[in-house]
Amino acid sequence: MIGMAAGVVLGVVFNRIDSTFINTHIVAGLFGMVGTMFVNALKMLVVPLVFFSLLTGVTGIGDIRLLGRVGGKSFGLYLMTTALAIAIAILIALLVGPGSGFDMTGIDTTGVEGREAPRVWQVFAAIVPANPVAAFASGEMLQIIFYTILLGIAVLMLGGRSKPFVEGCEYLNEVMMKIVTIVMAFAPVGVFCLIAKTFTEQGIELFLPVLAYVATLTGALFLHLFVTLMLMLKLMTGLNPFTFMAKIRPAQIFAFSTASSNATIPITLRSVTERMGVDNSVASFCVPFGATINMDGTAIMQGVATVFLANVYGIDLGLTGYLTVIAMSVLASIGTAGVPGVGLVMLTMVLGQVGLPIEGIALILGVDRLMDMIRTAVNITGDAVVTTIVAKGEGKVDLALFNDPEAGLLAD
Ligand code: DAS
Repeated sequence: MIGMAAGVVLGVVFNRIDSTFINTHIVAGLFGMVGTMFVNALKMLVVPLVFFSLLTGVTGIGDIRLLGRVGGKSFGLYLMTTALAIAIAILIALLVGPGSGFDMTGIDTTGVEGREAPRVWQVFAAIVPANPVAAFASGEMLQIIFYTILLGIAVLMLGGRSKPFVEGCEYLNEVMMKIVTIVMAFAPVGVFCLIAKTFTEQGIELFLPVLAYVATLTGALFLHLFVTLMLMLKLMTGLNPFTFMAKIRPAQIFAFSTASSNATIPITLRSVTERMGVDNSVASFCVPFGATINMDGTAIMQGVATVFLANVYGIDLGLTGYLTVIAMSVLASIGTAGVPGVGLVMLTMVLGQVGLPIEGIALILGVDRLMDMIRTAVNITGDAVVTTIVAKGEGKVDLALFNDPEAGLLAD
């Protein structure tokens, strides 16, 4: 946020004092150079992060029979909630229209012109990689996700012999998250330069549409958190949503503070077991699995951001484009590890897939940390809701504990 504020102020100042003493094109060029390095560092993370995070998630399931039962149910519910989340988010964004009416033609986007949005059947036909190495080298994310899940299932089929491999994946996944932490440490500098470049070129008029983005995204996140997820819980388990929200609150607060689903796993686990009475045999699988593959809040951000940037750049994505965004965001959320800022890393992939200029994330980068905190709280709530639904379906919820609103709260 500091980087953004400084970037806005300095950018507007440079935009106003354009004179022979300070050539704003040179200043904007310098800002753009550093900002592009930061965007490239984000893009650099995507392939290895998705590979190791997803492989760890799938191999972490352990026993193939468990995969078939609890894993199949939770996987289906996680995808359904994410697809529902982003579809509603896109509808809300299309109704509100954030970013409409702003003319970005003045921004230098040479070399980042969006590609023609692919046809939906092309997207799905291309999911199976003819050459996995080429898929990894060219960052074809749908193919990478498909191949990684297949690899994980094959590893599980080898049973106990896979233990060293699975431990190695878990270790390399931790290494990748450390690299994400290193890159995100430069976020203030990257944000400052990206914002300063944008505002040096465009001036203060640019700021208004970003407020519309923040308002639309926050509204969509709260709708999913308090309406969609709670309706699902009530309709699929009959459990009291108000009791659920009271008992998941500590995990939501921790997720908001850390902006990391992974860091919140221990708190989410304790909330669903000790406070809600979910049996550990289900929770110990569904919660970490959800933190790896379930990102409703992140998918909502990607949906709203895509509509916002399509409006700002005046690009009409059409139904095909938005269906591709939904598919990409659901698949991207599978591969998004639960650490701060990775949703933005995945957004670069979604934007690239539908032909939107990736540099457009400069407009939302400055407010992303705050948005990340809110969407992470939504992410872990979705994990806890699906965990409770699967456990209820397996008859593994202690209803006496769940329905006693006081019992779990005293455990704080
Ligand atoms: N902060 C991530 C999480 O931990 C998600 C995101 O970056 O969107 O869930």
